[in-house]
Amino acid sequence: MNDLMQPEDPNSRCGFVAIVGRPNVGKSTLLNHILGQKLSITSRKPQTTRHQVLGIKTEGPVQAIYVDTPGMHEDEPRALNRAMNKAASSALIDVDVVVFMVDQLNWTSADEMVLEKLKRLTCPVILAVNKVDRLEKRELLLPHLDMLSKKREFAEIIPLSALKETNLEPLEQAVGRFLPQSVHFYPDDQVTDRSERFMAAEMVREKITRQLGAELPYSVAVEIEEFKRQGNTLHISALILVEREGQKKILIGDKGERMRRIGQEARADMERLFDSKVMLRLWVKVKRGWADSDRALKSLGMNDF
Ligand SMILES: Nc1nc2c(ncn2[C@@H]2O[C@H](COP(=O)(O)OP(=O)(O)OP(=O)(O)O)[C@@H](O)[C@H]2O)c(=O)[nH]1
Ligand SMILES: [Mg+2]
Repeated sequence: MNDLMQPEDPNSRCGFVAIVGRPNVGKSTLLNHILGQKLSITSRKPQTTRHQVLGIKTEGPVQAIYVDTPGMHEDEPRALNRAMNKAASSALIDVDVVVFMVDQLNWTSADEMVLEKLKRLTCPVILAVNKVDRLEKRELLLPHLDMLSKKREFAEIIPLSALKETNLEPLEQAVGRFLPQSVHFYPDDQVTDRSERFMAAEMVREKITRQLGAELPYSVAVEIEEFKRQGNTLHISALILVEREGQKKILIGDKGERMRRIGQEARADMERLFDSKVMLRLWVKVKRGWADSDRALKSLGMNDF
């Protein structure tokens, strides 16, 4: 171990924990409930998380730095999906613990693919079997866990419910046990590495994803054009980019009704997060084919992994 990382307090621990799994299993929900606040956006729609978000939790001598990742899925050609897969895989480099999340009894080929990606890892892998609150036949759980335990050497297997906060404590304790002895990398009260601008854009994107569900494909991006404090009010302008004129219409809704609702909900979240009054302005613009173009992704900051 590097001497600089050697803490004065021998109980001091710190390290990176990647939460991985196929889309929609509940990775971001887990992170938010571990941290006790909304950091990572969630929805019923798969592939909600696009960016890597760090969530930092310090409890006494232990600092766990969680990395929420976009759901890994079978390779697809579109640039956005490629970038998302890359982000998820790069989260695995240099982590101390991996939490591999699956959806209760629903083991699929996408889980198999994630397992394959974990093969080369030497760090402990904790299997988190999520959404057990949804189990209809409890007696099927044990045999299923037994089947999962044969898939690879897991450090622990923990059935839990991220949403109902069942069994999160044992998970956090297991994570803590596997973190290396080290000084803390972040101040003990810091919760994320992301900027307020980034968080604001994500709040807007979450409301759009939730409002539109399947109506709008994965072709919305949000850019923050203004983020300015005046007195005790934050002035935020966000530009929403869509691929087609029709999508713009759907997003705006009848007489602007939908856009108004998106704005109201996003503003309420921002006021809670930033603990400040927020004036939010939203604009929608059509930018053709951005999800297919690597250059457009770069201009949206999607190249930083
Ligand atoms: N019943 C139940 N639902 C859950 C639980 N955890 C997550 N969900 C729901 O599952 C859906 C997906 O959750 P997310 O946290 O967005 O999933 P994700 O793995 O981050 O998805 P991607 O970012 O798309 O990879 C949401 O509707 C959550 O409310 C749970 O423990 N129980
Ligand atoms: Mg997510």
